[in-house]
Amino acid sequence: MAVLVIAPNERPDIWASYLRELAPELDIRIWPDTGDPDKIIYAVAWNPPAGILASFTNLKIIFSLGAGVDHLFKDPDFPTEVTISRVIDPYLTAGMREYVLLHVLKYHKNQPELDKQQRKHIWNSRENERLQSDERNIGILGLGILGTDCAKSLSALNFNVKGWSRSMKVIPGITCLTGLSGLNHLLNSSSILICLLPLTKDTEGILNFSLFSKLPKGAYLINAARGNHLIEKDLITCLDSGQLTHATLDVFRKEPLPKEHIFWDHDKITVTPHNASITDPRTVVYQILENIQRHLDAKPISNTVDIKNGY
Ligand code: NDP
Ligand code: OXD
Repeated sequence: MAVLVIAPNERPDIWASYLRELAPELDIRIWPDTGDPDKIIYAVAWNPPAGILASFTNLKIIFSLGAGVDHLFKDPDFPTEVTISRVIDPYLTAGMREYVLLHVLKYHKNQPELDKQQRKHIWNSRENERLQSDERNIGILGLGILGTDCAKSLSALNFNVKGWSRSMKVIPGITCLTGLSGLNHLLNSSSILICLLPLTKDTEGILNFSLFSKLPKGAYLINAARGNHLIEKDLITCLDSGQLTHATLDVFRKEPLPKEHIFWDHDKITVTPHNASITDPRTVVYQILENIQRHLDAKPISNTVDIKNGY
């Protein structure tokens, strides 16, 4: 029985060394040094090359090294009979909370405009109408682990928060919405829109011209979910027309963002390098090992993904 770490470009040696240190009895291997493929029962994976996972015929559990699992499903040969366990981790959640609060507060305090003023040596403290936090409506697409935490944190700062999910939620202090009418209701009022949806066939391209047009004029966008949620040319159109004032993007259709991409130099776009929140091996290694033990003890695995729903 062996555990294979398949995470090209994501420090597979670090994951392997934490696993070996905490569970010396396990046979930990790093792809492509797979050894006998029939021995691979567990895979610890991030962006595995297509077709690799299907070659391990005794594979039982794939541990996604992120909260998102779209990196697995983009493999046309993905072995759908295995169990997927994803990252749900307080430090990952905290990282996203910090990112979202940072960028919401920047927008709420009009920082992009103040940055422009500084570059022109303009001292103007009264140029823009200032909203109080309880006058600011914020919409969050996705009320899962990350969206719910961000919603509660923003609500604790007195913002009016609406959230949208597939199933109906009840979260004190948050207006929870579902369906198309719920989405439209959220969009109509949200001057800051945050995307924390998983990437699935239903959510791909959701951040498009039609959706942006339903926001109040001059709204702000924060996309920390996946690049394929966004129709890039629609964002540029809406920034150019003033329908959107500014966008903060952590995720992109192609990562790393190509050097020549228009987003880099657009003065209404903030680019961050997919580091809104990063899985920390020091904490997440424990949930992997605990789940391996659960599997060995024939107990239910935690943080599993519904393969049918794609998240
Ligand atoms: P969860 O699975 O916990 O939550 C997903 C939420 O989206 C749920 O509320 C779900 O609804 C909702 N949802 C899914 N599909 C739809 C749909 N078609 N319509 C409406 N709502 C929908 O995910 P997490 O909160 O843990 O993570 C969200 C995403 O954040 C990840 O998939 C990943 O892409 C991204 N991420 C980005 C990081 C970064 O550094 N940039 C770091 C970590 C994650 P319901 O509750 O009803 O199921
Ligand atoms: C994740 C990510 O899904 O890092 O965890 O994007």
